[in-house]
Amino acid sequence: MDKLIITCAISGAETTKAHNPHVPYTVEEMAAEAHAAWQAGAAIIHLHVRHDDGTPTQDKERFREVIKAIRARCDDVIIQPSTGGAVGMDRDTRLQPTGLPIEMATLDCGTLNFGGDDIFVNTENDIKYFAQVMKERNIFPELECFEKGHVDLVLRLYRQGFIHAPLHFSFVLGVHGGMTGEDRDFHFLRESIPEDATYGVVGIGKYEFPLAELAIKHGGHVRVGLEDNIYLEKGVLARGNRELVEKVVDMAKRHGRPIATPKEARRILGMKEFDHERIL
Ligand code: KMH
Ligand code: ZN
Repeated sequence: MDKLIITCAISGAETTKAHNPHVPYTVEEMAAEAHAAWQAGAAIIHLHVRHDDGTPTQDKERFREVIKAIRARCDDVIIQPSTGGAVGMDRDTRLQPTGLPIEMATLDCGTLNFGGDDIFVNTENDIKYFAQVMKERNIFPELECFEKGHVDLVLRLYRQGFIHAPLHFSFVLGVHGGMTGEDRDFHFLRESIPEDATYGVVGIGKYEFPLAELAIKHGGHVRVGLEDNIYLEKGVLARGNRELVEKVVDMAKRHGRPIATPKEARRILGMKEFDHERIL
C-alpha cells in the first residue's frame, strides 16, 4: 500500500468565521493555517482564497499573494488551487488561478444541487474546457466527483480523450445534493475506478473521519480541513486545521500507514517534479 497522502482544505468558500472562528480569510491567516497543516503532515494544500472580509474570490492576484506567502513558509508543499470557486461563478472566473505557475488544481466533474436553491454547475462542456486548459498549462487535475454519475462521466471523457491519465479521483461525499458517505458508498466508488487510478476521500461534516479511516485501511488518500468539517469531534469545534490533520495522522499510525511527504505524494500520483522556486 502506498504511503498516505493527506490534503488539507484550509478555508473553502462556504464555511465562515461564524461557523468556526479559525476559518482563515486574510493572506496572513491563510499562510499560518497552511503552515500548521503542512507541519502536522499535509502534503497538499487545497486552496480557496477570500477577501479580508471573508467573501470568496477567484481573483488571480489574490491567489498569487496567498500562494507566495504559503510557498515562503512551507518548503515544497503541493498547492492545489480550487477551480470550483463558489457556486454561481462562471468558467473563466473560476479558471483564473490556472494562469499562475501551479502544478495542480481541482477539476469538478459534474453538476449537483448544493443546498437550498444553489446548484454547482459543471456541464460536460465545462469539464472538457477545464481539462483542456489544465492540460495546456501542465496542471495536474484532481478529479472531484460528488456522486457515481460523475465517476462514470470522467471514465467516458477519459476513453474519448478529453481527460488524460494518470487519473486521481476525489470522492467528495456528504454534500446535500450529492452522494452520502456511508461505507457502501465508499466501496461502490472505489470499485468503480480503474485499478491503476488513485483516489482520495473528502468527507463532508460527520463523514470526514469515518471516511478517512476507510480510505486509510483500503489504500486511498484523505482530505480534511475546515472547508469540509469544522468539528474535531461531535460538538467540539476544531481549533484550526492542524488538529484535523493531526487526528488523521494518529489514525494512520494506528493502522500502520506512513504519511507521504510532498515529494512522495508527487511520485505516488504520477505528477511531474515541480520547481517550487518558479517566479509567481
Ligand atoms: N465551493 C464549491 C462550490 C472545488 O474546490 O473544486 C466547490 C468546491 C470544489 O469547493
Ligand atoms: Zn474546494
